[in-house]
Amino acid sequence: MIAAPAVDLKGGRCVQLVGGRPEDERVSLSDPIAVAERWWDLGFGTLHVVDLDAALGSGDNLALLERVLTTTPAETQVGGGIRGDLRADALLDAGADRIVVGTRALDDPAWLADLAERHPGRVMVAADVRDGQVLRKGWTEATGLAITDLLGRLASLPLAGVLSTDVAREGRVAGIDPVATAATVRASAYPVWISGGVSTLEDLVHLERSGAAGAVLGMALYTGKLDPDEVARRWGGGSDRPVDDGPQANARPSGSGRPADPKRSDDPGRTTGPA
Ligand code: AMZ
Repeated sequence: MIAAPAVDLKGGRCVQLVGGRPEDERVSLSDPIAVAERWWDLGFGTLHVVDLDAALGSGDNLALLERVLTTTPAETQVGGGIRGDLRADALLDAGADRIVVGTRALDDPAWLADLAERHPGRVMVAADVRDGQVLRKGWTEATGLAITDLLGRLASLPLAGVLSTDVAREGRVAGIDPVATAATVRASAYPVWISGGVSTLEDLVHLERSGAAGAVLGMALYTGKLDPDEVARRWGGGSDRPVDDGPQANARPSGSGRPADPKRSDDPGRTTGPA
């Protein structure tokens, strides 16, 4: 299993929200590129990057997203507001390894099928769930669809996986629902990534034993509740990294210079975390 730090973009910053609600923002860092760099330096080989403004319909961080993708050497999965081919293709062209689609995948199964066929193994479907029901449009609208029905619907597409987010737990650092997450993994024909509430090493061990392909880490990592060194050592995917990972050894060819280090106290980009 892989643990991927979340790099959630809002208004050009890297933020962490509680329950996905923009009015409940607990972490705000002014330099998302430096944050991505920091997670890579700590040993995380995969990043989960979301454009919250695009998901919520409150704006767009596409240019910043593309800069994150071209500067980080990490594997990336990217979501939020991917509701058309143009944005999907632009993000894959900019270096995203996988794209995550929610709202339009629910609304337009034919579009999802076409997208998945055009990019086999690179499209993930977001199943953002509250009370067993799938949500759309930045978690602001319920669909009436049960997650088990959605998983059943997806069965025959060449998807990279499913991202299941427990919206009620997101940002609360209160742990996962072990029964519901294990049931989601069992019900999916695809690799399952779990997000929302992952807060302890026990949560991660449970998810690994349940057969989850990955876990997205947000608030627990940014607040230091989870020790990033230990998590990266066990689930960062570090064994795949080259032994000599000098400054640009594993960078994409298009990668630009190294951003500022968010650890440095003189770094103006830092307002809080990563821990
Ligand atoms: O925090 C939120 N309010 C939020 C969020 N993190 N709303 C949507 N998302 C993420 C989903 C998924 O990865 O978890 O955005 C993606 C889906 O976006 P869209 O625009 O395809 O529905």
